[in-house]
Amino acid sequence: QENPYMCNNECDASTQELAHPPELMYDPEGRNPMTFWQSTSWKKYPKPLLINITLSWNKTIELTDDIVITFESGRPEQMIIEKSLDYGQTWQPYQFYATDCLEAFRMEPKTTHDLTQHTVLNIICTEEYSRGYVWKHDKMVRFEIKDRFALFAGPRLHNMASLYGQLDTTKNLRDFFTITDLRIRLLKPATRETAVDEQNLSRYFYAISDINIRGRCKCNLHANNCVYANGKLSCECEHNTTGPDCGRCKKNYQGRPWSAGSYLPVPKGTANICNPSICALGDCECFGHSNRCSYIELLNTVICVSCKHNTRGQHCELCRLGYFRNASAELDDENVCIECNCNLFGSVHDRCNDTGYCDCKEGASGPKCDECLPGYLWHRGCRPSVCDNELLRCQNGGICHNNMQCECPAAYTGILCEKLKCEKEAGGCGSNSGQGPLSQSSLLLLTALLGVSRLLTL
Ligand SMILES: [Ca+2]
Repeated sequence: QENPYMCNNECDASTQELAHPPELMYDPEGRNPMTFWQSTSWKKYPKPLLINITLSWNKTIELTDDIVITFESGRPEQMIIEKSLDYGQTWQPYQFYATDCLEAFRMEPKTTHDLTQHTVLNIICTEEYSRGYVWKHDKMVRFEIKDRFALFAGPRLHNMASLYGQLDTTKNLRDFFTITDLRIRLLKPATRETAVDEQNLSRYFYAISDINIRGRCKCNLHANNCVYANGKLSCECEHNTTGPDCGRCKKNYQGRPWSAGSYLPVPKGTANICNPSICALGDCECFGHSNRCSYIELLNTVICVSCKHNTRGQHCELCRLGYFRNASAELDDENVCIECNCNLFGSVHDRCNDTGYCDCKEGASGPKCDECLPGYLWHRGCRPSVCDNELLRCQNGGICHNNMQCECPAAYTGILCEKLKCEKEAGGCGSNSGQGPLSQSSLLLLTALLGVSRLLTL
């Protein structure tokens, strides 16, 4: 490879001094020459020399600067950078790199300068980082984060507020710069743009001295620090949040739904703190009818406990059964709920509608069902009249008493005094039957008027 410090015949993976293991891609640099990882050579040409380098953080990361990969071999003629947002379950391409994008990926070659605010999420193939050989400034392959930021924040990133505003309100944009894993897929090593020298295949390989990725833990703006402990990165969550990304409210702090912190309004932003579930009067929205809330995990919601003043509901905003809303009182008034006061005898049940009207039984009326319709009389509820001075006259000189009862002359009986009273039921009246003051047909009429159910209520 015509590079004085590249190993030619002195690579040996089993000898520490001559090995080039993957760790050398992320060890601290600064020494000269650089330390580098080196792949096996392309000895199986023309079978492709395919290598994946996968970086996993086991944590959601937000990229803040360009990804820079420094090659000590020539830069690959074909490669792809891919990202995952779900810990490596699914992968999406971030950018394609080739000496010839059309040939390699059937994509038009582009650079980030072709992107606009509207196409910033487009995945491009670039030829910018695949040509050339090992020159001092030509060793790097970039994934340009800052060029994309600049579309919103201006060329010198002087207006970061504008970028943050966009990130805040556009989930796709936010997700674009967010990763849990990164994968560098090396597809074809540098061949110096000449035909592959099949006699000398050990010339072709990949070598990387450094991979530089700058980002920060995604903590949803609920943490100032992200710590590495027990082999794991995790946010030091504040604002009563928890989870690896501070993506939930802590137990007992479910006073309102979780929400990410916000850069808006500029410049101070909004913390969106999780509120306690069990809390002092006022914090827990119960309109002053309770000072205690409980979090219902199944519904992910907070409800008031033990609503007083005859209220009920998630926020004590409704009236208990048997009470109705006092239209002239505010929700936080102690007298917001008024008892229905449905008449025990006249109502179907003790509940009423929004205006305080009760459900009345047959014959009853009035808001509280304590009045009777015409033809009904109050007697532990509304009963149909037995007798009156028009349709239901008492017969044979009987007198209607309070519409409830005919007071019959001594010789007569029956509801309307329509029957002769007999000393002995069997036979005693037999001779007189048919001779009574009421004919058979008028008796039938009476029966129909009274109805069986009416008789039963007597
Ligand atoms: Ca190194």
